[in-house]
Amino acid sequence: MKPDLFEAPDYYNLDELLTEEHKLVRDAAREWVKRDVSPIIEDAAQKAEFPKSIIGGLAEIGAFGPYIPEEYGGAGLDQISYGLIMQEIERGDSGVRSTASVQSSLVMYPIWKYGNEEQRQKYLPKLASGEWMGSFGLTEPDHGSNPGGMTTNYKDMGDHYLLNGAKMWISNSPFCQVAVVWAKNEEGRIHGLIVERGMEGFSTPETHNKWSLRASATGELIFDNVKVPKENLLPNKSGLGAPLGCLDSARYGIAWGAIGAAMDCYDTALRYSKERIQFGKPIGQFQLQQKKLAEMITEITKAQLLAWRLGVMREKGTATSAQISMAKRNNVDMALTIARDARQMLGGMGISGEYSIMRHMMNLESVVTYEGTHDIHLLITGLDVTGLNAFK
Ligand code: TGC
Ligand code: FAD
Repeated sequence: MKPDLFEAPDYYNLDELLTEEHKLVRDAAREWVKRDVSPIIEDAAQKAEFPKSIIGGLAEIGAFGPYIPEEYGGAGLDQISYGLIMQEIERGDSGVRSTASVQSSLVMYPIWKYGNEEQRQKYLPKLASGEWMGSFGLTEPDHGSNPGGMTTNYKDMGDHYLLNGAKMWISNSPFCQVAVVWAKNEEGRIHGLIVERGMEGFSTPETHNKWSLRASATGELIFDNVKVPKENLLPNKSGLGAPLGCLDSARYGIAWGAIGAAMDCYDTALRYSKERIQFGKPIGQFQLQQKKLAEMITEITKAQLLAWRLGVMREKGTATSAQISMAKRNNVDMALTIARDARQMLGGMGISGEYSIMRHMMNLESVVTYEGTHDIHLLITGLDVTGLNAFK
């Protein structure tokens, strides 16, 4: 792969909206991606291997629990810093951001928010340091967009719970030490359970043959009469709103992360357009190529403003789930469109692993699907503005 020459676009001087701490956090993540991710990520993606060597670095830049309080090992940062870290690591690869999103927002967040003090003390510091990696089991073979229909269930056996069922498409599953699993009790109420590797009847087969997120490990979580200790139930929230609350946090991170992937594609295409000569001119001099670049930077700038404003509202605690859906949907779609246009601008080189664009483009096909598909987020906005529910 070519050397990482990335320069971040900031067309509207949005750095002026950031504090010194935001910039320090962002620049540390940016440096780390250039030094430790860019040199290895193409090879990892080609081999379809999660590069475990980056776990320590992710922990060091605060990507595991950026907003979790320091007393639990988190970085104690605000929502804008969290977003900026996600932006920088997805600039490197969406799969790397996925690993951090799952660990932070889908594993540490529910333990912090819905767990008791013993659970927080037991799990959060190890997850923050990367000593333990986590996964989040909501999706099932027959229940993806409609998680409320899940059939994974547990029975109260007196001194333990007996868990049965299966989850699929689970990021980090093949190597996770702990899984936050959503299952129904005998009354059909959804609860979160912490399942640990080594519990009898718990297995995590890897899903192969992915053309997307190849540097992220994806797999199943299978529960065959798993005895889960009663102290592993998350006691402080139940119902579908509990996992969906975690998704709010992860979707917010994705709204920022997608900007990173888009910035990398734009920056690569811009540089290429000045260097590649056809018909005696740099291709960037042709109006058709300028149109693509002008639209890319316009859409990136709009997405940056959306994410920043959402971060301010998240920090105040006023952002609604529907507002988060709008940003996730818009920014991922924006990134995917930019990746496709940037790939075209590189001609044949656009399909080569010499450049990052095709990898981003393929990754974004997962990002536009997980954490709620493009269509599902549109229907959430539709419900919010009309008051009429297309899901019922
Ligand atoms: P509905 O009846 O609307 O809601 C059920 C209960 O949940 C509450 N609620 C929320 N709470 C918190 N945050 C949200 N975003 C919420 N949305 C809804 C709601 O108020 C209600 O509460 P209550 O107290 O009245 O019971 O539920 P529904 O069954 O009609 O479904 C609605 C729908 C379709 C929007 C929802 O289920 C949905 O978002 N589906 C998409 C599924 C999804 O996003 N799955 C993601 C799996 S995890 C993943 O993809 C990780 S990828 C990680 C990576 O690698 O980065
Ligand atoms: P389906 O729900 O079957 O949807 C198929 C199509 O139908 C979509 O286009 C959808 O938009 C459309 N559709 C569905 N319902 C409606 C409707 N009411 N109206 C209109 N259109 C509709 N899940 C986890 O729990 N944890 C993870 O860590 C995780 N990681 C993932 C990693 C990867 C790489 C991928 C690809 C997925 C991951 N997922 C994870 C699962 C992901 O969240 C689901 O794939 C996603 O929610 C969509 O579910 P589905 O694939 O079953 O599609």
